[in-house]
Formats: sequence, C-alpha cells, structure tokens
Amino acid sequence: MGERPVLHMLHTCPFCWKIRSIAEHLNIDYQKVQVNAMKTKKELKFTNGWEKVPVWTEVGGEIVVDSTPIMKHIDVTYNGGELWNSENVTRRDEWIEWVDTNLSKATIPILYGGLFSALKTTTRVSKLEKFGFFSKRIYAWMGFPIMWGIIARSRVKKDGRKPKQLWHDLLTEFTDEFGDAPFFGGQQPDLVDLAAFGYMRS
Ligand SMILES: N[C@@H](CCC(=O)N[C@@H](CS)C(=O)NCC(=O)O)C(=O)O
Repeated sequence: MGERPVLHMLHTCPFCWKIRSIAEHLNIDYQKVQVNAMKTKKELKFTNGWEKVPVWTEVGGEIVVDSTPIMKHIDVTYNGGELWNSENVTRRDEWIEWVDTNLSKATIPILYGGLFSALKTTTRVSKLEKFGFFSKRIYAWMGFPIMWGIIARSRVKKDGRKPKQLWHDLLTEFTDEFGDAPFFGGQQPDLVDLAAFGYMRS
C-alpha cells in the first residue's frame, strides 16, 4: 500500500479535474496515475465493475469512485467536511445537481462542436493522454470526425444554442445565484464552486 492517496485519472477528463481542484485547494499530497485512454477497463479492473476515472484510493486501500462522492469523501477526510457544510442544504443540493448535469453536458459541445475545435481537441488529447504508438495516431485522426460528427453535433442540435452561447448562459445562470458574494459558497469557494471550476478547467 502506498504512502499517499492515489488518483487514477485521464488528463483531459472533466470529472478528474473536479478531484484535482479540491485536492489542490486543500493542499493534499497525492499521487496521480494517468491511465491509458484505450485501456481504462483493463487498468481499472480493481474497481470491481466501475471502470471509469476518476478513482481515488486511500492510503489504507479504501477505493472511492464517482467524482462528486470522491469530492465529499476528500472534504470529510482531510477538511472536516467544511466545503460541503452549508446553512442552506436544499440550495446546495439543488446546485451541485445543476452543475453536474448542465456543466458536464456542455463540455463536449465546446470541445468538439466545430470541425476546427474538434481537430484541435483530439490532437491535444492524443498528445496529453497516455496511448500506445498506434492508438495515439488512430485516435488523433479517427477520433476527431467521430466526436464532431456524431457526439458533439447531436448534442449541439438537441440544445439549439451554439456551444459558446450555451456556456455563456450557463455561467451567467450560475453566477447570478451568487448574489453579491464572490462565490456560490459566499466569501470562500465551497464544494459546488470547486466542482464548477473542475468542469471549466478541463
Ligand atoms: N459520473 C462519473 C463519470 C465518469 C466518466 O464518465 N469518466 C469517463 C472519462 S471522462 C470514463 O472513465 N470513461 C470510460 C468508460 O466509460 O469506459 C463521475 O462523475 O466520475
């Protein structure tokens, strides 16, 4: 067993950036393990069927999966639960759900919604992620028309708004909720702010 908690992740995964955001905010000393993007199932076999990143493994061997539950676990374990604590639990629960539903869905259209942005994104992903020699090249050239043609376009079509407009509207809706405060959490960021930051950072 290691001496530091371990985060299994993909560099460009928005859910992984949520974990990186909270871990870095709390100054936690942890180890990052970048999985092979084409072998996630194989490399994450130890999760007993979850097989998605992020995965957080505690020093004692406890395995925590799913990004928002991992954030809550980190907050409780290393920070006394202060980031998740709230005077208005209904508002907090409603907005973490809003962030996880709306911002997560908006990442694919902005990255892959246009031909040029899709090519730029797949080229960047193929450079940043761990791939085999052939799968890197195959992903860079085959991944881009697939992501643009099928996935992003269908999501853009469903929403009707251009990806940039969608992000603009979502961020306006989110920050309007802050009122006069600088963060959703008030004077300091809370777990909802860090989750939103994670999606944006990715
Ligand atoms: N609800 C999960 C979603 C995680 C997820 O979909 N991760 C993607 C990478 S961005 C993944 O590992 N996909 C691999 C697969 O589904 O096989 C979370 O919030 O952690």
